[in-house]
Amino acid sequence: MLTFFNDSHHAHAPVFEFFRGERVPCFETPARAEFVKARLIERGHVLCKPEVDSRAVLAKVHASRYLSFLEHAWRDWTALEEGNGQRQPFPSVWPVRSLRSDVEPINFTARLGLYSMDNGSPLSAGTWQAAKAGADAAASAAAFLTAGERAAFCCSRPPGHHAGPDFMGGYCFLNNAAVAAQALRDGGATRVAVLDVDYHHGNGTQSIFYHRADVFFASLHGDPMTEYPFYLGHTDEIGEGEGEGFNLNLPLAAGCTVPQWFEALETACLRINGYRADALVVSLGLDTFAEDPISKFSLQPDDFVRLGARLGKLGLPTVFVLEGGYAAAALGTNAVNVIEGFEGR
Ligand code: OKP
Ligand code: ZN
Repeated sequence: MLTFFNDSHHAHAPVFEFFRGERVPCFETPARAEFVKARLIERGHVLCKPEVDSRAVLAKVHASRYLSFLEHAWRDWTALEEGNGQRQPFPSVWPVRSLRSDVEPINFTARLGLYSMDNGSPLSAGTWQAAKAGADAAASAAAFLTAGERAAFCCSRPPGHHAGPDFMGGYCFLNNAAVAAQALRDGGATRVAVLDVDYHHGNGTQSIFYHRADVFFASLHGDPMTEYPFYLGHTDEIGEGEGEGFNLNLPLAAGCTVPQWFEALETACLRINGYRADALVVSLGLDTFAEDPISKFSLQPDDFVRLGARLGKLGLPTVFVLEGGYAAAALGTNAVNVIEGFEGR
C-alpha cells in the first residue's frame, strides 16, 4: 500500500506527561513511528514523503486563532523566560462552564488552557512542525485517492483524533483524519465516512463534523463513563442540525471480548454501507491490542488482519491515519497486519 512517512515527526518529542498524579515518560514516542516504518519497509510497502500543503484544508477544520496559537506556541513559551527551552509547558486553568472562552488572554499559560482539553498533551520545540507534516500526509493521501489510488496509509505522529476545532488534547494537536476527510470532500467526494477504531473515542473528529451530513463519523471505543476522554462518546450523540443521523458511537465496556468488539465493528460497517460513502477515512488506533499499556481491550495481532479484511470488504477508496497504540514494539506488526488484511495479501 502507498504509505506516507515524514522524518519531522522526531521534532515532536516531549519528555514526560502526568499519569495517575505521577510524572512519567511519554507514552506517545518517536519510537512508535519508527517501529511502524521498519515493518512497512520489511514488508515491501512503498514509503513516500507528503508533498501537499494542508494549510487551506486545516483552515476548514480548525479555528484560525487556534492554528495561530499552535504555530507560535513554542516561540512564545521560550520567549517568556530563560530556560523554558528545557521545560514543557502545561495548562493549569481551563475555561469550564461559566468562564469565557471567547476572549483570548495575553498570558501564555492561560492561552494554553483555552486551547487544551487536558494536561495530557505536552508541547515540545517541533510540535507544530511534526503535527503539520502529519496533516500534510493526510492531505497528500487524499490527493492520491482523488487521483484514483485505492488506498493509502499515513504513518504519522503525533496522533490527531482528540484535537477538536479549537483545542488540543490526548497527545493530539491537528486532526489528521478530519484533514483527510475534508480534503476528500474538496477533491469531489460527495459523502465521506470516518471510522475511528482507536480505543479512545475520537471526540475531536466527532466535534468537527457534528453538524455536517457530508461526513459520517462512527467510533468504537471504551465506554466514556470509565475511559478517556470521558466527556464525549455516548450512544445518544447522533449529530445535530444537518448532521443529525450522521454520527454513530459504539461504546464498549473496558475489558470487553474480541467477539463483542467485532460485533460493534460489523454494526459500524453496515451503517457505512447504508450511508453510501464515496470514500473512507480510518482513524487507525492500535491501542485495542491486548498488551497496550493504557487501554483495556484484548485484540491479538491476527485480529488486526481480520479488521483490515473487513474494511477492505467495504470496497471504498480508503485513507488510513495512524492514531494511538502504545505497545510500541508491536505497533509495526499490528499496523501492517491491518494494511495487509485490507489488501487481502
Ligand atoms: C490518545 B489516543 C493523562 C494520561 C492519559 C489520555 C490518553 C490519550 C490517548 N495524562 N492520556 O487516543 O490513543
Ligand atoms: Zn487511543
